[in-house]
Amino acid sequence: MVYLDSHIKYFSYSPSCVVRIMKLNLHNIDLVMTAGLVSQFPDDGLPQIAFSGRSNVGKSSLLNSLTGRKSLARTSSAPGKTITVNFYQIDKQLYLVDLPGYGYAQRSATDQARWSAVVEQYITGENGPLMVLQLVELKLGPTKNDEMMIEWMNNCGMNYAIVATKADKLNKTEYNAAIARLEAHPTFRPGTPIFPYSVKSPDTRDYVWDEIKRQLANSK
Ligand SMILES: Nc1nc2c(ncn2[C@@H]2O[C@H](COP(=O)(O)OP(=O)(O)OP(=O)(O)O)[C@@H](O)[C@H]2O)c(=O)[nH]1
Ligand SMILES: [Mg+2]
Repeated sequence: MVYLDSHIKYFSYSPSCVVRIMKLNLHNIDLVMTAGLVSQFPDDGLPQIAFSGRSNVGKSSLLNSLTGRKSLARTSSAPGKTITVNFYQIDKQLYLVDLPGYGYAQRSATDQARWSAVVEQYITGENGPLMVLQLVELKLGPTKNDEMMIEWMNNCGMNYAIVATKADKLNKTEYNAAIARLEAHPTFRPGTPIFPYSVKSPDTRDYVWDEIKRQLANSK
């Protein structure tokens, strides 16, 4: 109880209270755009949070879990097929942006180049994301492609947080070891938030939303 009291006090006196009271109606969600060309992407000034990661890491599943919708974003049994970017407008206040996955072995060289062009133009462009949620699979840690993506974001000054997916695949010992490895990972910018996540038991869901809302509050 003592702990809870001080926790609540902390939130009511710190800037985080902005985060706590910001309400989003998750019943009000629209897929407003599925686009393959950056010129078609929304430019209405609403902040955008992008989901990046290799194909099959769980981007669409995370989007569904955060919004509490079972099948808002299509989860793939045939990964890496399309190179389109999906924009989900949340309560007319922000977009969650499902980026195409990378590292899909069967993708042609031409498609790989298209992927790079779309993601690079989007992230460095005028209407780029406020923050990238960079997904890595907790059990595997960052792949070579993940590291390249993170290094690239470090270099272009992109703001990002790590979501370590499929946390249910590890037992407690493996889980602790995997988190410790991520926390010590040399590629992440110092201070990068790391959120383990499982869509099967999404008990870190509020922490991810708090981080998103914190970014929105700071950008105003
Ligand atoms: N066990 C477990 N499986 C998960 C979790 N998240 C996603 N998956 C599974 O991983 C597979 C890929 O998930 P997607 O959400 O389609 O992955 P994606 O990153 O959107 O893939 P692309 O759209 O191809 O880039 C699916 O079979 C999901 O059910 C999780 O937290 N736990
Ligand atoms: Mg997907």
